[in-house]
Amino acid sequence: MKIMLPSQSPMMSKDFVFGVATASFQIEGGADQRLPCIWDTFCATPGKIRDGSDGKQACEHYNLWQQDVELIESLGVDAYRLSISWPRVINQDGSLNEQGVNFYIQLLDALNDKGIKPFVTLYHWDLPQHIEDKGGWLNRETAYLFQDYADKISQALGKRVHSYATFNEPFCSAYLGYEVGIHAPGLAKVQYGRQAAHHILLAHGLAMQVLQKNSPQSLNGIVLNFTPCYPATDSQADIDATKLADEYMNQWYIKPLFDGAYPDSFALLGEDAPRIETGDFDIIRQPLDYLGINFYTRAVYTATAQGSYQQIDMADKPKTDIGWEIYPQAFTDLLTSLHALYPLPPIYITENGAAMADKLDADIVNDQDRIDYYQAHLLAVNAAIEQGVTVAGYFAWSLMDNFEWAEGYLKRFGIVYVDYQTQQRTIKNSGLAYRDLINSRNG
Ligand code: IFM
Repeated sequence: MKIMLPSQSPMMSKDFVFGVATASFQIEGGADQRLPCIWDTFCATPGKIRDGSDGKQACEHYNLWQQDVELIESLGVDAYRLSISWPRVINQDGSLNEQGVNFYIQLLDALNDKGIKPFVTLYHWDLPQHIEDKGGWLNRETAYLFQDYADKISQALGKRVHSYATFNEPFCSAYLGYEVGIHAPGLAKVQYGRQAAHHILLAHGLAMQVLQKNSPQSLNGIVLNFTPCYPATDSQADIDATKLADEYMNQWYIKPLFDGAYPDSFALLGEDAPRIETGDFDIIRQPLDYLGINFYTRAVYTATAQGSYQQIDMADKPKTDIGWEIYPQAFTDLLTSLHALYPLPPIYITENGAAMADKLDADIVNDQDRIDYYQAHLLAVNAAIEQGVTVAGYFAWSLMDNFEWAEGYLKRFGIVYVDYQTQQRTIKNSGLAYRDLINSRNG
């Protein structure tokens, strides 16, 4: 029932930031009070979302935000990570939408009043549909529109934000959205995926420039997700194939930030290579105040006869309800390997958590499986810290159950249970255990 860390761990100091995280499209609802985004369109396309649902209501956070702030406070966290809906705050002509901006100003003020640090992500996948209609992330111009949005919103929010992330998980937007098409906007072509990734990284660099100017007092950075890659056997073929997979899925999005270049396997892309302009890497490689890392699982690869890689299913291994293997050692391995490869700024674990098959029974969700997941993964972060990695904070994904993208509402990641009929929130046992861990910290 408890989550515990060694009492001498730096994570048990009050300087370490514990938080909970959400994203605009996944919780807000209030879709009639903003412009349409690519996920509205994707949800309206038959067959794209497993339960045929959408984000029109979601957790109705747009209306229930005050009680949600109280819920966050009751968990005892130091910080709340949220994202801003671009189509809520910027009108089609590029001007600020006052009503949308006021929603976030009120939310941020309420958090700051309670001493909860707002960590704000500018892009958690809800691209305005009118921008997608002009090519979305395949159009270089979108990077400049994003810079303009970052400029306007950071000026409007003033000093209310503790930390900005330009993007959440460029891999997901580019690869899942434009390369394999299982996320919005649902396009599927290798060249598209690589081009979208390049324009997103460019947009990140352009936005960092305005954030450092408009909001020098906040911690400004980016959030990347990683799925560490392991070879199925110790054969050289599997090891080589796994390196290729790691470059393609993971290093692709971090190497340009620190080294100003794509991994060596860029050379294999041929005609699928993205168009890159002179000076792009200088824009992308901006100094970062922090790096956000999201971790859930690992992937195991074997070599194919064609010299490529193929992910294998770890059939006999423990998995979460979304089918992701539970392998906490990969979290430690990830953090220590990134530390060895790149000159990292302080790291925040901006997402970690598990979908489990929760049952609400007499106002209790006894999610011992999720408690075990958090316990093992927090210890994995602690192990990385012991090996010299600087980790300044950890956010549980998610504050509450919400719209899990292509899975709709079928998968529950929250430490708070949401009854979507009544919008009743119930803190799960994992939420209580997380609260107790946070409250048990030293001094
Ligand atoms: O729900 C998502 C979140 O939006 C981004 N990171 C992974 C989570 C779980 O799939």
